[in-house]
Amino acid sequence: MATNRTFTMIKPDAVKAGHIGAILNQITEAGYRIVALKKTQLTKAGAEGFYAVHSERPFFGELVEFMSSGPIVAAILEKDNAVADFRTLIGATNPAEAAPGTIRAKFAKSIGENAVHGSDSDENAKIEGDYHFSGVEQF
Ligand code: 3AN
Repeated sequence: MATNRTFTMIKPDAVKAGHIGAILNQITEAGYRIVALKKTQLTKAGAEGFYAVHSERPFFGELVEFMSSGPIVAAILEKDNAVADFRTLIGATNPAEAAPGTIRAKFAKSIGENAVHGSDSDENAKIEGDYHFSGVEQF
């Protein structure tokens, strides 16, 4: 079941810039079905919890500040090979290195403010999706 789902967030930079519709369109055009969707804002503690795996990285403070700085859109997405194909669709972490046409190439500003999150494994997709959505919010 978890093998065909991934989790994404449209980050504060892309929400602020008005790219929610364009990014969701690119995601659904790529064949993803939206299982769960909401606009919300992470608290600082919420962002720290979500990115706990990065707590030792030098950019952790900056990441938490940024991710709690404004509204985000969180979503669970479903498709065959969801996790790996979504990483291809969004492009490299650093938008300067992201392949042309990818979501980060089109909408991201920098390595820190990089428009979208995409889970890096089936296991994390499940943890991250459940962090944002209860069972009755996933259809
Ligand atoms: P990805 O989001 O492509 O999986 P990760 O998991 O290495 O990349 O990093 C998680 C998040 O941390 C990135 N989406 C980005 O917002 C931020 N980040 C990663 N590397 C840097 C960096 N060198 N400086 C600032 N922020 C970074």
